[in-house]
Amino acid sequence: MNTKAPRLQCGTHALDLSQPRIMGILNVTPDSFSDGGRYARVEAALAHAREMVAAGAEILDIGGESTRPGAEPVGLDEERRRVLPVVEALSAALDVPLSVDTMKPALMREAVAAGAGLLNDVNGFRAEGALEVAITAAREQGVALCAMHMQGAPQSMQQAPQYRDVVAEVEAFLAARAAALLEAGVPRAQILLDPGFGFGKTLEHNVALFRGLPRLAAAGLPLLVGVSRKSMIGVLLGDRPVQERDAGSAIAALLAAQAGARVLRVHDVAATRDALALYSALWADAGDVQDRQEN
Ligand code: HH2
Repeated sequence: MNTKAPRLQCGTHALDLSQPRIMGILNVTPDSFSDGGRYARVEAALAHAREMVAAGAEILDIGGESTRPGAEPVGLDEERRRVLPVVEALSAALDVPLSVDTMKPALMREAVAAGAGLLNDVNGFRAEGALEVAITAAREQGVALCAMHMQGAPQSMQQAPQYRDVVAEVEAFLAARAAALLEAGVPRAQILLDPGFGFGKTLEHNVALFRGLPRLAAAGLPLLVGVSRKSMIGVLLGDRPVQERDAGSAIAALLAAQAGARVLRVHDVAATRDALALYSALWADAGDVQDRQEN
């Protein structure tokens, strides 16, 4: 594989991936926006989307089906009802690429028609028909595709995940998904790969995968990493509840970026932006500071 993919083409938007970029998470599941009808939900989603963009998000990831461990699957009509009005409203109001987090091929097609520039599938486009829809959207509309690794399905994936060598197995899975996309004619600049933290993985698996990020990144396609507020952060910090995981999440996002991740999927955009900016000011650009002082 080629060594670098410095650009991500998301439909009509292009992102320079020479720096890590922040993907803000926009949940349109009922637990995120519990009250109000459809209009209220769209309004609330738009307000939160604007806040995330102002804070530094350069992609927004809209999801209408929770994939938390044990989550019940959502039917197509319900997921459609939650997601499509939000994609339509955001694509009219904001000039950032919109990602839709779905495993369902019908919704993928409709989301692209509504303005999505990236299809994010935690199931790695393995549902029947998903790969075909994704490839067609990539070739005809230039949308980007994020293929994630998951062992099992959300309802049961945390019951007893097992690997002989988690890094090697995830690497092989992602390489095979990438090969399927490339062979079908999807350009490299439209592919993201994601090791899928917390998806059919124990804490040990997650830690091994995190340490394996440089190896996964070395394969040459850009990596998306999503560890924000996940239980691995909570457990590693001593059983932190979910609302107290944002500082840890920002630090983990920074560490992932240092390990080679190019897109960071996060809830707290401002904290992540600050972590990346400080790294860049205090460390990555240290040579520039020295030059400025010497001149
Ligand atoms: N994680 C979640 C959902 N979608 N997509 C990608 N590509 N990578 C991920 O790691 C990923 C994902 C799970 O996030 P969750 O904890 O359910 O948060 P939210 O419900 O806010 O999406």
